[in-house]
Amino acid sequence: MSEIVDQLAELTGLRDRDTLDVSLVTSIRDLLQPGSVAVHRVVGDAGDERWLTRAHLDVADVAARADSSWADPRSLPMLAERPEWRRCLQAATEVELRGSDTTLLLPLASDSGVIGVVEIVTRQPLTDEIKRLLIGVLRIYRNVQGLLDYSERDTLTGLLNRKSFDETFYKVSAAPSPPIADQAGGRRHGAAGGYWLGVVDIDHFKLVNDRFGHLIGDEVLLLLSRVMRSCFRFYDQVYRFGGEEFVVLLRCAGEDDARAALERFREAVRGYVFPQVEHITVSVGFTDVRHGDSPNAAVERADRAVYFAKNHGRDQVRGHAALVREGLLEDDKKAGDIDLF
Ligand code: GH3
Ligand code: MG
Ligand code: MG
Repeated sequence: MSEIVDQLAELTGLRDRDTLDVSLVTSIRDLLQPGSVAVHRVVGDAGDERWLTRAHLDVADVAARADSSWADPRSLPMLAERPEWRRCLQAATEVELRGSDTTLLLPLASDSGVIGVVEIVTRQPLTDEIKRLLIGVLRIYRNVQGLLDYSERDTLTGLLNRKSFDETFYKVSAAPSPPIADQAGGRRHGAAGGYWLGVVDIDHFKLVNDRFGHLIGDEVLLLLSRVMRSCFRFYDQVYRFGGEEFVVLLRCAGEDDARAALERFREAVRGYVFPQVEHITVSVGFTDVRHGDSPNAAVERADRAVYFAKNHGRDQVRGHAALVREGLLEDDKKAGDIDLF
């Protein structure tokens, strides 16, 4: 009993969503000593969803293993390739598979629905009492995730908020870059990979509010956030910084890839038909994230590229480094703390 309380205290003490799944499998392993336990989450675009194993512990493992957070989605198994997992997910119900071992699949829910499955392999089938205990642990997990979402997400769009940006930014600017997957899911040779920061500002958004009112303006922000979410990979982080300024933290092999991803997004916005308003465009500035960078310094570089785009016709993507190379921007000229847009 005291062990259960300890595990729950551990789980509810977490403030970092990245470690939540590892902590969950570790708790279940310590409580039940199963043959293996894993958390598989659904990632990827609607219609092309994949399974990403976020944490997996075998009985002999010291630490949990996981798929690379930077896996190319196309290298991951499709939903249909794991029919039992899919059944558990879609029916939001427990699935038990009996063979020489027993596999129990439990739906992993968040406030926005079922987001994955927990897979527990044991020698003997688990008793109803143990299953009830597990379901209780998963409800606590869901509550913790809900609290994290509440403090880290923007209420209008559901995107991450500014508060969570600084924390993630410091993590990526301090860490050595992990290798990046190429289209076939293997490592891309010769490309160290890195992080890129894109700042997105809607063009003439004041006019949208003036013509259609704030409620319609808010709807545009919500729909734009969906376009943004669907344009980037599951591991790219998308933020709303308040107002009509959005930020994306991209993992890309190089400047050209970052530019191409942001161009794809700009084109997608251009082609999207918003109710009533119909068409909007965005100006985008981007920069590389440098080792030891601060969030403010990087955002300022990207902001200056946005400012340049605004002054040169809007509806375009501009890279800070290219502007500096071309002599159109000075590298360390300080724009100050004023809000440019
Ligand atoms: P520019 O092309 O130069 O960016 O022109 P702009 O009109 O978009 O100018 P700016 O970016 O300075 O405008 C920001 C406007 O966005 C001001 C405000 O009317 C609107 N806005 C900011 N936050 C919100 C919000 O939460 N909801 C709505 N509806 N409008 C917002
Ligand atoms: Mg604007
Ligand atoms: Mg603005």
